[in-house]
Order: sequence, then C-alpha cells, then structure tokens
Amino acid sequence: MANDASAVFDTLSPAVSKGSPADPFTPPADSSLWRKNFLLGAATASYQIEGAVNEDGRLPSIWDTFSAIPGKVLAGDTGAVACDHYHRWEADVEMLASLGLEGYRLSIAWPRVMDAAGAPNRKGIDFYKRLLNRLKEKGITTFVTLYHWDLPQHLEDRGGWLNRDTAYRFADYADLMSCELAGTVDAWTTLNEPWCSAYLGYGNGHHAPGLANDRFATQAMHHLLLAHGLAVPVLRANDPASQKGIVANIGRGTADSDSAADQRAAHLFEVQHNAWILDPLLKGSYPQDLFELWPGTEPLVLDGDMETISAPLDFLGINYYFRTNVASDGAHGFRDVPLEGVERTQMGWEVYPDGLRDLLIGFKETYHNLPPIYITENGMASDDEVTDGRVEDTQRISFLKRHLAAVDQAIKAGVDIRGYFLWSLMDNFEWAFGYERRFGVVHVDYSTQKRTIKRSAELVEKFLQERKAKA
Ligand code: IFM
Repeated sequence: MANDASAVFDTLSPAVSKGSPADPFTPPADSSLWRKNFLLGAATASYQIEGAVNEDGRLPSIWDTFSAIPGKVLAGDTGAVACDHYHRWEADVEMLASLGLEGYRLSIAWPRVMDAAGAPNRKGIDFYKRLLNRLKEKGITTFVTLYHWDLPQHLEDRGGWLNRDTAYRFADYADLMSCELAGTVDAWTTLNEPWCSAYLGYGNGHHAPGLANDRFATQAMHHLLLAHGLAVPVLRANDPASQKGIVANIGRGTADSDSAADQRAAHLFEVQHNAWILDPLLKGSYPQDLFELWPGTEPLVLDGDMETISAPLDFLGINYYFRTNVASDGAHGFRDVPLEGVERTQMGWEVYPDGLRDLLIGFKETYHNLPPIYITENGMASDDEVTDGRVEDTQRISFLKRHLAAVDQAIKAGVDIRGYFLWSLMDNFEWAFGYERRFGVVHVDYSTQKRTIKRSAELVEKFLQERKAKA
C-alpha cells in the first residue's frame, strides 16, 4: 500500500516520535475518530478479571482446570482472584465512566449462570443484571460476549467443542441470557475468537482444554461456528432491539521473499488465521486451501450446517494485534521467520498497524456482504510500573495512535467501521502468560487490587472530552 500508517503517524505527530509529552494521542483534525458516533470503548473478559471462581454457585470452567496443571500457565497463575472484579464491579464501572469511555465490552461466564442440568443460577445472573443496569444508567453502550473461552468443565468432560451437542447447549445458554438480559445489552457477540478456542485449545494445546490435534481443531471450529449460528436466531427472537455479531481475531501474514513458495506460504497463513473463520460465516463454506495445509482434517458437516453458520450478521467484531512474517516450510505449509529490528511489545508481537488497515480493506474486497465492523480489541502489553503514582505507558500511547490512524485509513478507503475497543480496560489474567503481561490502560496492583489510571487512559479521556466539547 502506498499509504503507510506508521509514516502518517510520524508526519502528523512529530511530538510522539521525539518522545515529547505534549499530546501524543489526539488524532488529527481530519480523522474519522472525531465523528461523535464512532464508538470508543474498552473491553474485558470474565475469566480474566472476575475472580470469585467458587462463589455464588459458579461451576468450574476449563480454565480453572487447565491453569491448575503445573506448567500450563506462567508462574502457576490462575484466574481464582484476578482483578476481583466480581466484588469490585461498582468501583470499576465508576472508573470506566470517569474515563469518559462510551462503550464497554464484557463477557458472561457461562459456568456462573447455569448449573450442569441447564437450570439458571439466579445469583450469577443477578450479578450481570446489576452490572449491565449500572452501565446503562451511566449511558455506556454495552457489548456482551457470551463465550470468551470459559467453557463449563462439565461440558468438556463430555467432549467439549468436539461434541456437537455443546453447540446445542450453547444455544440454550444464549436463550437464557437473552431472556434475562434483554434491554440491557446493545450488542451481543456469540463467540470471542473461535480461532483461539479451536486452534489453541484443541489444535496445539497452548490453551484450555490443552488438546493438540489438527483434526480436533477443525471439528471444534465447526461446532463453535455451529453454536454461533444456532444462537443468532435465538438472540434475535428474545432481544430484537440489540445487534448480533461474532468476534474474530485476524492475523496479517507477509511473505519473507518474492518467491512463489513464500507468497503461497503467506496466503496459507491468512487462510488458516482469517478465511477459516470468515469464509464459513460470510461465504457459507470452508476454504479448501485449509485442507491443503492440514490434509485429511475436513470436519464432519451435516446438511444445513453451513446455512445456519452463514446467516446474516448485524456486525462483525475484529480483534487485531500483530503480523507474522512467514516463508514456505518446504512442504505444504508455512514457518515463521521473525523479522529483526522491528518494534515489538512485551508479548514479542510486532507492532504493525498497516496490517490492520490492509486486512480490513482486503475483507471488503473479498466479502461482498461484509457487515459493519467494530474493532472489538486492539492494544498491547508492556511491563508497566507505577512510579510516584503514575504509569507512563509511552509505547502504548504511540501504538494506539498508530492503530487508530490505520482504522481511519480503512474508513476513508470505504470500510464501514463503527467503533473501537481498547484491549483492555485494566491489566488482567493473560491466559497462558498469567499476570506478567499487562494489557490494561489501567494498572492493577494484584497484591492490593489498587487501580492506577495509566497515561494512555488519561489521553483517551482528554480526546473524548474534546470531541464532546466540539459536538
Ligand atoms: O487477552 C486476550 C483476549 O482475551 C483475547 N484477545 C487477545 C487478548 C490479548 O492476548
């Protein structure tokens, strides 16, 4: 692309490149972010922040089980306490509102709201009712994810996402939640990042439940997408006023050389990361190239499944973090070739805003029925520390600004993008990396649960105030 987001950032914000504290965040005057209907919010997920895993009838989830196995999570961390949000939710909502954030994306813990027989757990449901009602009182737009990876363990014991029945249990859960919470949810998302649930959970075992088999991954993906497809009409029937969508993490793959083999490898990378999810949702079929990469792994698909999965969506949530440079592995696949001398985050992920823009524009070209898009997660981890009561998260400020510039460029290229959620509102349990990796715009001291607003959050707040003043 001629239009390089990093270059735009450097020209428009020389103060940032030079490390000046002036105002390294506020977008340029012509940015679409100034539109007052461009939603700016923050996101979290139940297992990553709630804690209280044994309270009020919550059942164990696959992440309770997985994180208890030595060696699965860095430093043996678990989500048992996390940010103690289950008890501190009122103060956390005050904090969110005080930052002027307009949207909040949260997830419901399935094992908190239903017992093993599928009956409602009133105490768990009431927690989310109180939380969502308070968010509504504060005028905050609510995006609620039904599944952000905390599958009830009793369902995993019966095969989890390898068992087709789990998709039907998910539709029952969606039915219960949308009956109970209708009117407090602006947008429902069925699943967060099915790629992670299927591939990291069943394909390489880095996430719960920790199974490692490509055939498992494709079957788990099919049942996850089926669960989504079964839930959408249920949500539509019970809560017609809300929007319904799904959230996909997307990855940019670039080729290490101009060779046809490396170009093909980059294509296969994006098939595995993006088309595997987006094709069934938006075209009603799996990309055949996936099965070149993983021969013999075609999932069992029953008549009517693909129609169920590809029913129209009101929006598509996109989570983007980094790109991967790849080369041919000499056979049918790709291998990572990490680039040297590029900017990286605490996760080791390359900072590459152009990838977000290019993928979004590419999706618009590939999928003629692409629904409106929300960037439901974007952000970075850094080794943030509180010094004299402050957290100067300079790299994050620059990261956010550059990625928002990439979003603006995609909008200007014609992609219908309606909002952006920071990942994350606060530091939290980063899955296999435990508490070491800090993604929040608010710092959490896990020994005291003290929250400290980072500089990035202050600057987002300042921008939102300016935007409000102009409206
Ligand atoms: O923390 C996760 C989140 O749960 C899902 N998307 C990616 C984030 C950062 O790894």
